[in-house]
Amino acid sequence: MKTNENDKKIADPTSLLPAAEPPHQLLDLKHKSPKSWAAGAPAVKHSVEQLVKNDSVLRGGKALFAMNQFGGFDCPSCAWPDPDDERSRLGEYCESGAKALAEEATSKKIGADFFKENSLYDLSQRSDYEISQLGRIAEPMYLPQGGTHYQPISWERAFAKIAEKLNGLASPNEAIFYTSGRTSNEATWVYQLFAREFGTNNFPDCSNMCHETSGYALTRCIGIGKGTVKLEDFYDSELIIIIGQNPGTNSPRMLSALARGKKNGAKIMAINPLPEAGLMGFKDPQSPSALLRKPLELSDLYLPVKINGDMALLKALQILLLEEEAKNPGKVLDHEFIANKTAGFDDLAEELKQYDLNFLSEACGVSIEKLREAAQMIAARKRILIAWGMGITQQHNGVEMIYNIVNLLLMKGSIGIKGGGVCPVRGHSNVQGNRTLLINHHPTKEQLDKLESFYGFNVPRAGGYDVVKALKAMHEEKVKFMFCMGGNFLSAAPDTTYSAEAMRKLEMSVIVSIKLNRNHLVHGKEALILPVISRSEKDLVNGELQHVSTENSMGVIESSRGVLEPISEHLINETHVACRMAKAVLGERSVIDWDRFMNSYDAIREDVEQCIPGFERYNERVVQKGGFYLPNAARDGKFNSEPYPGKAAFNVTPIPDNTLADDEYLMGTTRTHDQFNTVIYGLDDRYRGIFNERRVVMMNEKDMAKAGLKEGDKVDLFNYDDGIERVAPLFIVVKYSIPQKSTMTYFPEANVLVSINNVVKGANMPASKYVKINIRRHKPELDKTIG
Ligand SMILES: Nc1nc2c(c(=O)[nH]1)N[C@H]1C(S)=C(S)[C@@H](COP(=O)(O)OP(=O)(O)OC[C@H]3O[C@@H](n4cnc5c(=O)[nH]c(N)nc54)[C@H](O)[C@@H]3O)O[C@H]1N2
Ligand SMILES: Nc1nc2c(c(=O)[nH]1)N[C@H]1C(S)=C(S)[C@@H](COP(=O)(O)OP(=O)(O)OC[C@H]3O[C@@H](n4cnc5c(=O)[nH]c(N)nc54)[C@H](O)[C@@H]3O)O[C@H]1N2
Ligand SMILES: [Mo]
Repeated sequence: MKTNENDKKIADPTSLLPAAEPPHQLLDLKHKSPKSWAAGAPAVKHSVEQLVKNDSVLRGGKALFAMNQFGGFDCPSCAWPDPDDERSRLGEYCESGAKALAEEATSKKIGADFFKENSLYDLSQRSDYEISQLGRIAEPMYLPQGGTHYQPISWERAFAKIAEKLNGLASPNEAIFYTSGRTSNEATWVYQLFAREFGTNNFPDCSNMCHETSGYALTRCIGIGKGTVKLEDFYDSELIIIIGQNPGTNSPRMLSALARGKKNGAKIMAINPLPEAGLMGFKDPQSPSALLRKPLELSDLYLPVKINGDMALLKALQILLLEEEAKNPGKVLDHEFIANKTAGFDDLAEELKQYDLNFLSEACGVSIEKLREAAQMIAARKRILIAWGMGITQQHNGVEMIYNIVNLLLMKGSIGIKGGGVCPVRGHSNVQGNRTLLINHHPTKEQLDKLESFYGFNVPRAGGYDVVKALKAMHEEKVKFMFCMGGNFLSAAPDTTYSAEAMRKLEMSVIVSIKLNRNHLVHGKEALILPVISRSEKDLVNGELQHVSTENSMGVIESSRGVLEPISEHLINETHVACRMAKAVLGERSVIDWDRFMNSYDAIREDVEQCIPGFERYNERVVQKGGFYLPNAARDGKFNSEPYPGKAAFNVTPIPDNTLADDEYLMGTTRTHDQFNTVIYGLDDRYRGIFNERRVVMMNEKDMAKAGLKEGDKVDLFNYDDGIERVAPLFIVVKYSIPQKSTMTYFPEANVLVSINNVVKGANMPASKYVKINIRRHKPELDKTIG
């Protein structure tokens, strides 16, 4: 083990070198024309390539066949549901699922020897892509204060260190417990139970950066914070509108549902600044004749909205619907539904009178003709389903945008009917289950009362920190300890430099992981890495194979059972991590029998059944084919809203002023086809035709000409939010089909530009797709040289 000056700098928590970002690489960017369809036969080829690349042909190949199959395990990638009737015998997976699996099923691993040879400084010099490729973490690791290298530690000692820190805090609220959305229902339950018995509601989670906006808005306007549709509704729909979501990359199995809906006669409308391949066309990767068949055209109408232009667009559609109704009274709006099930319509109709269509068309960047075409498509149909993703939820006015999505559907009486409703497309495979099982910094009084009466300890009542509040509290040193159940909090969070400083102020950071990520390199004064078995691996407890369960995007709870041997004998499962931590920290203080949970997960499910509505006969129903649905009142046509109890609410919202200076642009941060959030699988974005580079900024041709830029130019992106200069240096300009004044970059490279104060109103999420930026030629002195 050698150390040098740089190691010491990294180890010094007051150092200004947070190692929060990899060195900026300049690769040989290739830009080809983007694809007009997604998930064709090549996707299967790419899936297999991933297994080969990750050294996981045997392990991965075996697992692929069991993924999303009855008796198998839930795909660790996204939260899209599995079809009940048509699961392919080849395995129900897509390219993204195969990549996610190849990532965790790799036979490469790193342990004590690796960490002895590689100091934190050495590791910080590698790109996120390289770090992602190192392999699975094989044993628990500990970093002492001032340490330059992680060292092996036993599980016993690791839990003792956690206990010592937590029990030394002045208040339980000096600790926070983060969750990334892969954690199973069973692990979730014991994890939140432990933290609440310890005494805090500090549960920031990935949802606070993802669909918090959807939950917040939907709870307030229809009475439930989840989507109202089932998978079958896609097959029965007459019109499917996809707004701010990229299914071809992020939920490829959704394409099969779209294709099936389309074959049954549905029209598809896409609203997105980018003409994403997966919105335009589809070839079924699992159909043997796919190579021969022409791709199925998906979108009947594509509206290239400006970034954040959706509010103006949605308003225009509502106005045009009222116009259509005036032309054909009684034929367009569902007056009976509006009268019986909703409130607030008259105020909305009144408000809409003030807008001029020309202004709205200008504000959203879509021509009046196209807006009329869209309105007519909606006017003539009843079974309308609207799906959305991060393009909406990560806008500063995302809550209000969702209110307007709901306005449209309520006008048509399209929520709570077959083939119609709202569909926020969730991200992580169990993010919805985490929230159902109380990973929630603001649980309801009823939920807490139930916990308290069932378990008999004093449940903390004060609301806790979400992600943004947690970061601020860490900065102010009000938080001293952070535990992360999965994820990469540092790189997922906004304002990378600020977040790195916040991390380094912690007394201790503990991250439960399967692979190394940047958050292990930017840590508290002491740090622990606790490696666990993955979703695809066998979870053996006392010689008996356990199964866990997850909730998908449509509220179905299904069981999941791993099939592979764990990659290392030192790994334990997340449920045991939470229980053993509880035992070490609470000891005799605890009123809960943690061994009962550790011995059988059935015991956990028995408790959940008693505490959370909708889980009756949990153990019995979860192992049935297809699992079971949680109740959903709005799906059954029963609404509730904050302003009008017992009814769904129409909402009146303002249109933001997005006037930009000449050299100013709006920037969105999106995913490439080769990443799962902060885990970088490769350097290509195949569908968009961008290869071998991630530090790119997609720009409109006219904007480039105006700014005197050409494709391939090196630029720095910067802004001055709250008076601080934030710079993302060395990006490459790529000419792209995107509306003028809108630009797109990739996450997490561009997170440095998202101010901690740039948040979604109400939901308090980072507004990572609404970032004002300026662009200038690259200054070479900004090239990153650590040390
Ligand atoms: N392979 C893969 N699958 C994934 C993930 C992954 O990283 N990789 N991540 C998972 C997670 S956690 C999540 S939350 C989901 C995310 O899945 P998505 O919601 O699809 O997320 P993004 O790729 O960030 O962006 C979605 C779309 O928003 C568009 N957009 C940007 N700004 C605007 C705007 O102002 N208006 C409109 N209308 N559209 C806009 C972008 O062009 C992009 O097509 O995917 C999940 N599945
Ligand atoms: N600018 C910008 N920022 C964003 C977004 C954006 O669109 N733009 N998207 C946001 C969204 S939608 C989300 S959901 C967040 C994601 O935030 P996170 O969920 O925190 O991040 P991930 O990158 O998904 O986490 C990856 C890590 O999870 C660990 N992991 C993987 N599987 C397991 C497992 O089974 N168990 C355990 N314990 N660990 C595991 C691995 O070690 C891996 O390194 O990022 C958000 N940040
Ligand atoms: Mo997400």
